[in-house]
Amino acid sequence: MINADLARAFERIADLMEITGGDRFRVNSYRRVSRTIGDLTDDIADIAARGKLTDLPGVGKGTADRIAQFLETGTIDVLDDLESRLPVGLPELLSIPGMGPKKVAAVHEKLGVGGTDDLKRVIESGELANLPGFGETSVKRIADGIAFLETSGGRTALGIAQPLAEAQAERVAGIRGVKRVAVAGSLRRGAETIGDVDLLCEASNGREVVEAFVNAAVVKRVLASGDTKGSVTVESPDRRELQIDLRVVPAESYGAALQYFTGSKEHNVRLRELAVNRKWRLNEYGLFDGETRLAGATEEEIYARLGLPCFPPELREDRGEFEDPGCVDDLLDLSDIRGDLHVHTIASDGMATIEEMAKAAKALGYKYIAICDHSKSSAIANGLSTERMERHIEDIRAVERKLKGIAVLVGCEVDILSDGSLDYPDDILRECDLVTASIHFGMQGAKTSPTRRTLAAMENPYVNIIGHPTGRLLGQRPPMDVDMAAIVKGAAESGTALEINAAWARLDLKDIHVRQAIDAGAMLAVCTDAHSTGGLATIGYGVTTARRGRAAKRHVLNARPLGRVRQWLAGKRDR
Ligand code: DGT
Ligand code: CA
Ligand code: CA
Ligand code: ZN
Repeated sequence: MINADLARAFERIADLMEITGGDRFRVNSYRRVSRTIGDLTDDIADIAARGKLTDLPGVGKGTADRIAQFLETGTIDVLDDLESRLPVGLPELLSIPGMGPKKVAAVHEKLGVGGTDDLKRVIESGELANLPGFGETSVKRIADGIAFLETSGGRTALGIAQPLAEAQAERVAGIRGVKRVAVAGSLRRGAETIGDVDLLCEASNGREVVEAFVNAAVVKRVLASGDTKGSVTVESPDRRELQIDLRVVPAESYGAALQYFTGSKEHNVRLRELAVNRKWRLNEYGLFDGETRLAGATEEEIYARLGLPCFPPELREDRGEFEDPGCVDDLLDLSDIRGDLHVHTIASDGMATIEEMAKAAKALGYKYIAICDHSKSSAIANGLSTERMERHIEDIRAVERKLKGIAVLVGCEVDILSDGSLDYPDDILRECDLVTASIHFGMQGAKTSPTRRTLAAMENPYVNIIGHPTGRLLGQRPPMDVDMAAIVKGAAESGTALEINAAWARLDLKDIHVRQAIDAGAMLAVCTDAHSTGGLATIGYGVTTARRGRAAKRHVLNARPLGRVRQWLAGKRDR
């Protein structure tokens, strides 16, 4: 599908317009269109062919023309025009923490900076600190931001790698002689970022399969090509090349190879030790006692021979699974999720109405959904004033009365302000069925630390969930400097849940923090923070993250039926 390319083109227009000081309203509308297209499940080319582009939210006649132009020519006039006026390295400066559009424009105009290398140069020479609007602290933040990007570079977010890997697996499945294909490696384990994609297939004509794998239009570079192994790169939407490794194995060692190449390396080392203790040998070809093959065709038989359950891939990190093999029995499963407790609507910065979000949730089989739009201080996200929120509450209640088969809860995502107070008075919060409190600004440098702000928010009897507790954006923004031990303890003591935000750019809490929260006795909530109906589908990334933290159904609020959710919410108010 061309959707991702098109979404990127619109995003780039928005970036470049913002740098050139373009109208904020137009910039936002380009961003919204980018997100709409990125979230579509249908091919945009089909929608265009049916003449239905203007049915998409936020897409008017002008935008539809631009989409059509892109589908026809692979580019958009507005984009070409903006690009011809600016150095190519400029938009990437926007991804540096501490560099907003105004700052990018300033360094470009005043110091002739055209990319990251230039920026590093003017930081070192001291020119940047002398530029009005910058100063020592701001320059230090930018320098830290560059260092952060450089160290997090080279890895691709799970949410970007996953669709690419699936497409490549499907391609391999179509090669002559291939019997079955599996995705292995860190991707199968659901790690938040992926170094490279590992594919495995069963076939007896290895050389031919590998040749077909490396000789394809999508392949950017061929790194290796042999009888049983091929390695290539393909282009990825984050403008990095992503490496794809393929191994071809025979049926009798398919399970052993899948186990071996799923890893992790640490997990495999532990497993091999268990084999060696029994005087056996375990490798990618099978489990052997001398020359006798004990197992190898399936993963299950290998684990069973070693007296272990076949650990779900998410657990295979040697982070406690060998000590607690029983945890596989009641591990949280996607099908356990009964509702989404954090979604946005057009009332703030979402793209669908309350009713559309509720119906989409119902279509997923959910029993409830909580509408949590932004509060007034999140002005960029069109946060609701107290008055607008009062009307919004009525609107949500009206949809709740109208729809059958799904409960629509009144919620909000209230900002935790710089001093730790909340952005709505208790009178409003009391009206809500559920309150999520999040930090969106002042992540660094506020007088009150993010830990103290979060703990203060938890003290409010109406706050039920802390949204995206560390505020990180993978590859873009480091987590806030929070004391996680204090947060999980505070959550457990106050009866406040911690969110596992399922957006793949967030995954916040992350896996190890999930475990930390469970060990402290804190409740979890796996939520999508969806801004569109399509966004609800990202719940799987959150469930994967929860599983990596060995979360069971009982640890997760929205794995409970509505009655018990309400009971739990009431528990804090009644204290
Ligand atoms: P990545 O690609 O950095 O996100 O992480 P992985 O886990 O996908 O690592 P990768 O692609 O280097 O290798 C795939 C799997 O192959 C890895 O998870 C376990 C296995 N493997 C690779 N090298 C070794 C090794 O030296 N020893 C053992 N026991 N297993 C290995
Ligand atoms: Ca890998
Ligand atoms: Ca690999
Ligand atoms: Zn938020």
